[in-house]
Amino acid sequence: MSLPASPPHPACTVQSAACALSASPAFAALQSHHATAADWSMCALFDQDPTRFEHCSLEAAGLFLDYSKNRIMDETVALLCALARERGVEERRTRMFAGDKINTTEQRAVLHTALRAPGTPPIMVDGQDVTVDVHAVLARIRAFSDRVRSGQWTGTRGKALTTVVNIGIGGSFLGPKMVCQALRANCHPSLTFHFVSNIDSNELDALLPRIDPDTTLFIVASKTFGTAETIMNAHAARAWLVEHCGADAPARHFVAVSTNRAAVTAFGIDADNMFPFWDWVGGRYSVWSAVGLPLALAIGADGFAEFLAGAHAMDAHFRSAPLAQNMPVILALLGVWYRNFFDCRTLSIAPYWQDLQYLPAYLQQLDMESNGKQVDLGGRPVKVATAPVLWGDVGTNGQHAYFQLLHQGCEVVPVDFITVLHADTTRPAHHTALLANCFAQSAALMRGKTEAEARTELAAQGLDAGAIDALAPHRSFPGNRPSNTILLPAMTPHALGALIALYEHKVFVQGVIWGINSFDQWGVELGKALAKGVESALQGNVEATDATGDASTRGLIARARSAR
Ligand code: G6Q
Repeated sequence: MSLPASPPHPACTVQSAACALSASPAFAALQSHHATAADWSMCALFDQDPTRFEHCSLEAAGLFLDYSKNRIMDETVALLCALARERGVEERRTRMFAGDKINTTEQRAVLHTALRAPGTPPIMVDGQDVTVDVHAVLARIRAFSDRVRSGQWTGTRGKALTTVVNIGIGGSFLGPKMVCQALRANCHPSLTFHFVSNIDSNELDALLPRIDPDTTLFIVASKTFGTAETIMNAHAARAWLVEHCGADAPARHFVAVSTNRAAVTAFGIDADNMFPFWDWVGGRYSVWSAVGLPLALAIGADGFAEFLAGAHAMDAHFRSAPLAQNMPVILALLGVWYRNFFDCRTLSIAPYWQDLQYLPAYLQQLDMESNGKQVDLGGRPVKVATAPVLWGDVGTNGQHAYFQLLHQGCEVVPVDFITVLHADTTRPAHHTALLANCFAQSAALMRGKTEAEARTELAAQGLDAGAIDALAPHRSFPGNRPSNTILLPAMTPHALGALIALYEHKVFVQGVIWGINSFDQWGVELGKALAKGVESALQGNVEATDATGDASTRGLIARARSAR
């Protein structure tokens, strides 16, 4: 459905979403505000306002966000919300949910939200209600996962399948791997999961000797079914299966997840064993589609439905909550505040929950592939910084590694702490210690330690004046370093779904503010295209000069050829 175009912003001659952010009146107001904000002390702001925690926190879809440890005042939030309004966030949000083709460089709708929507109301794309197709595929996922989980779907020699190997890369890998690990505790006891993505054969070769071909199911997940890594690995896995179980085995041991039926059947997987999805699902937004099949197998179709319901609950919140009480919007605006006004170049994700270990890598793709752009929707330079470099690892591991830089390094790195309040564990003391570390790190980043405090501490330890002078600068912390804390009530499919949808919408809002297309990824194409020529040169099929014009690449090819 197409919505009428928004009226031009008074300050621009083009649509608001496409005009330069740096020319926006709300952006200018934030710049003036920031001139006074740079030196605010968060601790002082807490002292001045005993209700700061209460009014700088939000609940949505079962999640809790504490954003009080940020360098903001009420006025900051008001100005940031004005920016969101001016940039057309609400209008663009309506367009996304309505199935408008907001991915303009590919002329595609952006409807991962339809994958977790109930069957009504209809969501129309090109005159078709996509929820009908979505629910038909969900029914097939349910039937198939029930059969595999119950042992009714057997391999070619009559054995139940107990090992699932997902072959896919990028969006067809990071999501399913992350969610299967996050919900590991809910997984079917007799099923084990492996994820093969890399074109480096070391990955597949390390796995195949450890699994039994008679009990293995391969899922080839590829939206295009043309991705070099996936197709090469899928061919190798099929050859291995045929060698061990015979030529008919793929029919019982291979299924595909794709939008490309012709390529799937050409590969030799029957269309009955293919789970489709659609071009309006971006790869990095596809875990809700049949790309999530490993999760449905792991936790069952009811669990998968809960996962979708959690995301849908966050969608409902995102669509309806006022901007200042809207969790994805607030998270996005804080990110813009640090990226564009404090020049914070990176964002660290710190899940204090071991089973969320792949979340930073997942969010890295979501954020950096979506918003790592330098031109706006009209193809003009954005002129302001866009996505930060996103990175991180689980706590408490990071504390013993890079947290040094977070506390005392020269860069200010905003951190998102994410943890889980209830743990189903026989070791509650571990969980208490985990939470304590999570909460203490955000407190330490904010509070810091003055040199005077460091001196008092050192004196109390009995050090002499010379030692105190020498050590005090090393033992003090600047503090005033911002963070958010996101709490999940428990690690359930519902909470995980809500968490991922929270970040999806955060990235969307930031993309709208920057005026960029968050849903294409042309930047990955150039290297892929060059690799084909380089591969031919490495094989000796063409001269290196034909493959690449630069002396460095030619030199590397020559060395590799002589080494082989
Ligand atoms: C995601 C990207 C990219 C994609 C992979 C795999 O948004 O488009 O990561 O998912 O390149 O693509 P296929 O699923 O088509 O194999």
